[in-house]
Amino acid sequence: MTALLVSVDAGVQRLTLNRPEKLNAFNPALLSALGKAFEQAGADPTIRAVLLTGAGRGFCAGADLDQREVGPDAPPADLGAGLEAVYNPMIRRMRALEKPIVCAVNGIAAGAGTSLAFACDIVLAARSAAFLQAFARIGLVPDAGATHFLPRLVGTARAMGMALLAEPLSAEDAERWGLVWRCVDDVALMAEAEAITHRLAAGPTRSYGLIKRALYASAGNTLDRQLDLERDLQREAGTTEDFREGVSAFKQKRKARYQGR
Ligand code: LHQ
Repeated sequence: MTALLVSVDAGVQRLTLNRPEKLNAFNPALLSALGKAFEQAGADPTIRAVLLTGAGRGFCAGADLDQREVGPDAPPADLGAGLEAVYNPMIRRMRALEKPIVCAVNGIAAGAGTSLAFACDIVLAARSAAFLQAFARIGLVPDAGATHFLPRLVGTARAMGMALLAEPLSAEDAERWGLVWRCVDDVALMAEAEAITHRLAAGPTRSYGLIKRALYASAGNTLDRQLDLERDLQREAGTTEDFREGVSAFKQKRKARYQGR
């Protein structure tokens, strides 16, 4: 079975984690396919937004604990090597992708599966979904960006509680805490996620890319540096065709037709 289903339609690259019998836990095939898909999303100008979700009742249960290197009988393994080689480049690629990634969290997200969701730009969660920092349950440390994303999203007190106590956080609480954009009824999740992704795919793609750059840089910047960055990014946005189209459409009282250029 293909670990990742990939399709492209009307500017949207749709990615479905497809190991439902293991709640879409990451194995090498899935990680490799995800890495390639995000690379393709960056390289293909016809792709203007990405929609990520999981098959079956789970979103992603993190690293596959049946893999050789993390099994209970395995000799001491260098887990950092796997992060360095596979997980970290994937997370970096997602954050650097100058196109929006929408995540539809259809069920439980655990361990590095939460990191995958948090690395996306707009996260919708089904009402029955939950977020579990499972790492400490097995004596590990949150990884794949979780210790970067969590405190920024929910503050240190809540991040610490989630990481140390490793209890599932419901989608409704995740919405209340600002961990996700919106919690949606299960039956409405995919329609809502599709609508948002298609809307983004028809939008000013370069502006979206620059917005990602600005917002993700802000966490590590002083106001001074951020003002300089905004100046530079706005300079770039001001040279795009989509900016000209946006202003023309406003003046002509019509809907803008953005080309992503
Ligand atoms: C699984 C998994 C799974 C394999 C469910 N693996 N089979 C670590 C190491 C190396 C490098 C990089 O980074 C990391 C970071 C990490 O991600 S560490 C965290 C790894 N993930 C976990 O510890 C979560 C493990 N899973 C669970 O705690 C539960 O499955 C949750 C709470 C997610 C869901 O519970 P339930 O809804 O009760 O489902 P279940 O436990 O019955 O799972 C369904 C099946 O999926 C089951 O298989 P089975 O054959 O018995 O039906 C599980 O064994 C399998 N599965 N997660 N990570």
